[in-house]
Amino acid sequence: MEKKEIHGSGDKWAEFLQSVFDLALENQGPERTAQLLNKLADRLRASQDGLPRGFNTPYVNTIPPEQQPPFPGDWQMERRIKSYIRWNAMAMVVKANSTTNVGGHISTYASAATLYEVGFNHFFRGRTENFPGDMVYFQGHAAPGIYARAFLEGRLDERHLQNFRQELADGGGLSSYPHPYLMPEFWQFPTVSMGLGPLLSIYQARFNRYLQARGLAKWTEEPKVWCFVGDGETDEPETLGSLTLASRENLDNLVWVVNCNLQRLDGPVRGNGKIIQELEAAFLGAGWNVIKVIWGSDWDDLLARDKSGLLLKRMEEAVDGDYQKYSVEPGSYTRRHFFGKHPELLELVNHLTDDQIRKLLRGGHDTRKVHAAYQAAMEHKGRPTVILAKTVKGYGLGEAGEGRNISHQQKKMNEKELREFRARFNIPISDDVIAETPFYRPPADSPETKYLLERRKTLGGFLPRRKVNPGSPGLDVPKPDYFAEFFKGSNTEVSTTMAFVRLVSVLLRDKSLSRNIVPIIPDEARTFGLDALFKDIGIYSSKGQLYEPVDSQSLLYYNEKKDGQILEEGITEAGSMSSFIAAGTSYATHGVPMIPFYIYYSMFGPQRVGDLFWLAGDIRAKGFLLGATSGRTTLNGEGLQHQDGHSLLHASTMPTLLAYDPAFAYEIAIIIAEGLRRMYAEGEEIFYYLSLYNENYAMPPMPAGVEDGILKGLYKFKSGADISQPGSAGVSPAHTKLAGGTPALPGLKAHIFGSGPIINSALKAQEILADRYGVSADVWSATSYKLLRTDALRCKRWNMLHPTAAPKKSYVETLLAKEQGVFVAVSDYMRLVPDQIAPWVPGGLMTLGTDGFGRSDTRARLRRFFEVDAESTVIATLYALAEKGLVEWQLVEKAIKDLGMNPEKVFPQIV
Ligand SMILES: Cc1ncc(C[n+]2csc(CCOP(=O)(O)OP(=O)(O)O)c2C)c(N)n1
Ligand SMILES: [Mg+2]
Repeated sequence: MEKKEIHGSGDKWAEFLQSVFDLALENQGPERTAQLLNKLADRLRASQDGLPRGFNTPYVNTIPPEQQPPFPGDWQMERRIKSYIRWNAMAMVVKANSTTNVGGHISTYASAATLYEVGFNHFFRGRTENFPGDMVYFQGHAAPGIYARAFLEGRLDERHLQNFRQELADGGGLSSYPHPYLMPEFWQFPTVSMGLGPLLSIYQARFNRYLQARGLAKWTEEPKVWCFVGDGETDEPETLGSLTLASRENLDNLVWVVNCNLQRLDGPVRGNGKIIQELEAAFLGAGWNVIKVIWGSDWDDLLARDKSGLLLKRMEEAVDGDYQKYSVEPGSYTRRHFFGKHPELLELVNHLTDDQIRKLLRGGHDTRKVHAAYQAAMEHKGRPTVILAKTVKGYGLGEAGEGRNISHQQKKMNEKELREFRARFNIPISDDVIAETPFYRPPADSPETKYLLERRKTLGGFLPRRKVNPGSPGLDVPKPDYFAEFFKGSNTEVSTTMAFVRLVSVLLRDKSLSRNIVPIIPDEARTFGLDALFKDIGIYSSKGQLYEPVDSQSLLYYNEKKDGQILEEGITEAGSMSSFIAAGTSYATHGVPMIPFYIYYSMFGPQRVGDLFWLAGDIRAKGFLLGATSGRTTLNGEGLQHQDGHSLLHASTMPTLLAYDPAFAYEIAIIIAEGLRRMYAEGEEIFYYLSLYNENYAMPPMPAGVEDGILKGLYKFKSGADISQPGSAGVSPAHTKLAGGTPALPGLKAHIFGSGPIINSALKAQEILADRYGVSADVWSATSYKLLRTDALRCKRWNMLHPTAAPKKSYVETLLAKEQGVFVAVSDYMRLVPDQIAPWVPGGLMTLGTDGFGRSDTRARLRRFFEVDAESTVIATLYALAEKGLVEWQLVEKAIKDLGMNPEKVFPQIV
């Protein structure tokens, strides 16, 4: 083509460039052509500021019609099945809300029905003997549709559907959303806290690879992880935050389906833009394979006939707010506003009636388009795939909520709306009963039921299904005496973190258990002294180590390997928790019990990712969470953002979490041995939290007979000197004089509960009290206020409900019943932690704690500031005695002076 021929004409330029492009493609091949085009694009960008980077493809389906494989199913049959499921999903919500106000959602599933049904009929593989099953994260709000399918499959009956969201009804009901805790044989993955499902799915897919690399997975075929995501859900940072991990790890076992119905709860997701294009750019930039399913088959013909490119132009310029409007308005509106912009476009749809225009399908409602996308995702190698499917929220609800801004909250339908719904989807329900919204299940011998069951059989069985193989958790766990070295104590000063690290290295040498251990660290191995493990067991890396580490000469070099055991997650507590959850549920998802030990900066535990802790309970994860560098004053220097004095309170809110605050190495050994036994030998679906500290001190030997107390939460560690007789135990009854001449009662008794390193404040206070004030104080180690409280509550409640029976006594009440004197608690946590047991302590509990923001300073100053040092403990004990009239108030005042406490110092808690 001559240069002058094309001068001035836009179309000619396009043709010219197209012909050059075709030539290049033909002669140079796609890769070289792409390189050339990129070079040219770079030149263009360099010369013009502000040009877009070009992470978008045109606003049409990624798979053109000519590349669409033939649909292997019976399309009409699947439509009928889907319609029945749609009806039942709607009916269960409407029914539940006709008598109660328990809520529920219709419109999410209504928009996603095709996305799920294509999966169920053609792709999702069930669990078989040698295959764990595909792992499907269903959108939480689509749960009614998943139940409705299980009803058609015969897995649930009418009573279940009737009791949707009424779990406490006689005979039980169905949980509102996917909760394995509530329906442990059905749901596998909780997803309803937006953003967590997508995040977990990435780490699940990566964990599957980890198991495989370590030779622990027994499958013959690799399972796929499917995650269904709402387009509004992509606003959550957790949703998109780990995308690059999936591409970096080449997770082609992961498929996401983003249901782009353009709406969230309040209104449009991106009314002024296009969510599909925005997500495409993000996913392409993150290295994912992106498949857009925007237009249904009806549009193929229109696009093919659109020689001018105006249809595509119009598709690209209309924003999502416009598209939402087209879904609620009649066809005439779309004809006028969408096609009517250009006479050529009006002509393009001349042959269509308004009704036909209104029914032009979006891609996500077109079984064949969705199938083609899923097929392509299954076949894609090397990268994770995301399918961006365009749908209509509340599809099929008509005036009751289709495409309306109120759609998400719609849970009632009047009779007229029900009739319309029935007609649209051909549901065989007669007029006289329609107002009751009866469920509809085709007979067992109907072609629909046979088809549906045959499809599931071919795909390996029903799904979702959670299964724990009987006997599978039965690991050969070590008995407590395996940890004998920790019971002996040590004069060398060590921290509880160091003791824990030592314990893990002992376990890693245990023949029967070591393979199942999964150490997880978010970039803090050096902080906790776990870097010693790098060399021994290696850091998991799917690529091995492609470089020579700078520290290769050292003993503890940074050792990445393909079958490495440590999950070094980098700086992501959310990602690390996701790995904890994947590993901690492996006993159920894979039938391979794994023991995660996730150690992290305690402050960035439940405070940062509490929702994932909560989810770990729901999903029945097992394992050990280690909140290291804990304690508001023990982690000195770091200050306000790092010093944790409240995680144990968070931990108290988690129903299946056993939370401990151990002081000594032997306590850690006893707790972990018991945790291994309960979770991995007995199969209990619980998990453990231990706070660990970085203060070094000599670890005492374990006193005899304290194991039970350690596990229950409290035991006497060191009795006070016997000073009931004046002069005994070398202690003079100084208090009598000090108290201003009023003789105090002989045998002044106190009890101090200490936890973590702050037990040392209690021990030092014990000495001061005896030496200077004639008070004999017993020091107790309080390992778990949470467990003590739960046990006490259980007993009290039983007593209340059995008022004439012999009352039960809780552990803490039994333990303390025989003790005299006053009770004081001191810990590196806020007062509410020990306060949990105050109602059951005879005479009440005086608590000291670290309420308020932390400060950067030395431990000694911090402990004085928060009033948890030995001197503060002495003063509190004397005060408690004075309150009971056992010593004079003047004695307390004198102690304040003696011990250098400034009574006017600030109150660390702000409000
Ligand atoms: C963390 C969190 N925040 C808020 C909600 C409440 N919520 C439930 S569904 C929803 C809207 C969901 O919109 P989208 O993700 O687009 O899903 P759709 O129903 O449209 O498919 C919101 C805000 C939640 N479940 N989780
Ligand atoms: Mg949405």
